[in-house]
Amino acid sequence: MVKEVRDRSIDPASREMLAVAARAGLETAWDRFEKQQPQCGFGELGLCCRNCNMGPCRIDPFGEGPEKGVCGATADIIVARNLLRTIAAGAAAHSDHARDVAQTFLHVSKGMAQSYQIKDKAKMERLMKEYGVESQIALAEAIMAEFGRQEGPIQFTRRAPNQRLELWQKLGIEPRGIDREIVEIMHRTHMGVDNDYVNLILQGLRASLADGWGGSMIATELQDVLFGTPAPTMSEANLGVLEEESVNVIVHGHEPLLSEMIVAAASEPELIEMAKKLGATGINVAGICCTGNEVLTRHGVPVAGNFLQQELAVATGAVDAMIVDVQCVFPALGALSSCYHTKFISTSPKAKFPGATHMEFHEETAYETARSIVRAAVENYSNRVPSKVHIPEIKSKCMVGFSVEAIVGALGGTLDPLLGAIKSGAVRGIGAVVGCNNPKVQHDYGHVNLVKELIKNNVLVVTTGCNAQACAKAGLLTPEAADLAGDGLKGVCKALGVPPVLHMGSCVDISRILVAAAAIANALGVDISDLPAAGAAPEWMSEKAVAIGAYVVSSGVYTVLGTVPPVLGSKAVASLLTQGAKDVVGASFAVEPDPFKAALLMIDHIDAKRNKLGLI
Ligand code: BF8
Ligand code: SF4
Repeated sequence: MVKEVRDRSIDPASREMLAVAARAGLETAWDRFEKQQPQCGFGELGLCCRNCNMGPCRIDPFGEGPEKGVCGATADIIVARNLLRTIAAGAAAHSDHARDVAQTFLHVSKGMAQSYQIKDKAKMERLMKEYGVESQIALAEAIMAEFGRQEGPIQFTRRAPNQRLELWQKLGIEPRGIDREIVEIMHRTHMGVDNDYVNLILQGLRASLADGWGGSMIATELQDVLFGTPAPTMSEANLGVLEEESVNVIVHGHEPLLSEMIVAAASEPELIEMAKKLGATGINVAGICCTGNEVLTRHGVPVAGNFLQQELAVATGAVDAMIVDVQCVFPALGALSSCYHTKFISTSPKAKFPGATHMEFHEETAYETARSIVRAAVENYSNRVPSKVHIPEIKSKCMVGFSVEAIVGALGGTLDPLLGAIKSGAVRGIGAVVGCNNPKVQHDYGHVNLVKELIKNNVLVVTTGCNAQACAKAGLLTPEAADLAGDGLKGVCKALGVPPVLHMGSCVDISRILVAAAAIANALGVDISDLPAAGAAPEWMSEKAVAIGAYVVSSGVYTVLGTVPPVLGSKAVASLLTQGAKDVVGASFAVEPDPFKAALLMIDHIDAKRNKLGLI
């Protein structure tokens, strides 16, 4: 039993809670993963098609059974179409989140969303200049129009280096409106439309760029305008941030529109007083997944855990409310919460869950709803069953909030010191390590080992999403973690007082990494694909991660995946993604489940780019 728990996670708090869950007879994602074995081979290879009702069709990977679907679609077509639909779903998730933020920004501009204000006016003014508009409303309308733009590129793509823009134009993948690119994927993958795998994949790249330089970037920029641009701040991470004596409120999901209000409501004296009357010392808000990252980087709200810890948090018996909005929320939370006193509260009209209490959240009444939700959490405190409470006493300190503005600030107002460090070799290059957890990988093993290996080799790591939370728990987001870095990187971090691993935010904030990469490339007068930089997603699982991988590679960054994407059923598609793409967009994917080998791949790539730039 103990060995099994060890195999599931490297994180001591998660191991402790897995043992608690097992003793209580509770089922977690790891148990359900085991029950799914062996997983469908056709699905794993991407060889199953359900795009019309002559099917479902599947192609025999061994060449002994059918080689074509009923319509004649080959493995190449089926794999490419499936990949495109995955990209469409991922891009849609980020971009629909962005649309909600943009709509709120529009309503704030019109005075229709009283709960929200403009927190970063300077950033808003920079955006107005970028869009060439004179007023806040005009900016909001111009950004809203990006979703349905029929012709011409999305404005933020202009931030990319000229060489990159020319390449996208030449390839015909410069993204138009976000909705248009996603709709076009759904059209082209319908039965009997686009049946050329190369042509299909180019559209996948175009839609992914509409996400990275469109939807995701809009979400990041407007969230900064509405809630403030993150700046370095200290906090804590892991299940030990839950407090036995406090009302524990967890915010889980993705959109800070909700979590910002919850954080504000939880500090209201009247609600705190109410909690005290019920015997609690106060109200403790903690985050899971990307909404956790949003409130962590802006307010220092502690992180209870990453994706695979959502059930373990409930199993502590100390969560009075688990408040969710959209994305990465297990439908299993309803049944699990019913084993405890935990109130599982859904809030988005787009996302309802079995067993959840639905308290719908609308921007016009955002604060009042947040208040009612926090009140429900406080009232639920008295229903706690003390004998069921088990909070692991494990948490780590972390320094977070490294927006591009904050990084430039830490460097003294210009990128020059970083460029100098890269040129001298003190910083060998930059590694962007991002993405999910996945029970196919020992929890956090891929994240922590890959990042440690990179910093040991003087690669400065930038991180977002569940990787950032894994690094926080492992103590890698502290200035002291510079001691784990190679001498060059260590010197730079010590001089600046920053960690060797910079937390840049949530998954939509990977757009911050694009902005930073573009700024560095522009400063050096080269394309992004010339930079000594590489990306990785060691434990990825979501469709959003596929969209991210596609836009990162299309932007010129070599990317190593730790879990195998379902494309191996087509040799042609797999080789286009891992080889051919280099000649098309100047970057490609690699798949390497071993984080130590993945680090070597990234370092080799960084060294090759350094050589090409004439850096030793
Ligand atoms: O958007 S890293 S598990 S939480 S999908 Fe989800 Fe993956 Fe975590 Fe954030 Ni991103
Ligand atoms: Fe089969 Fe073709 Fe229909 Fe897909 S689109 S289910 S391969 S007939």
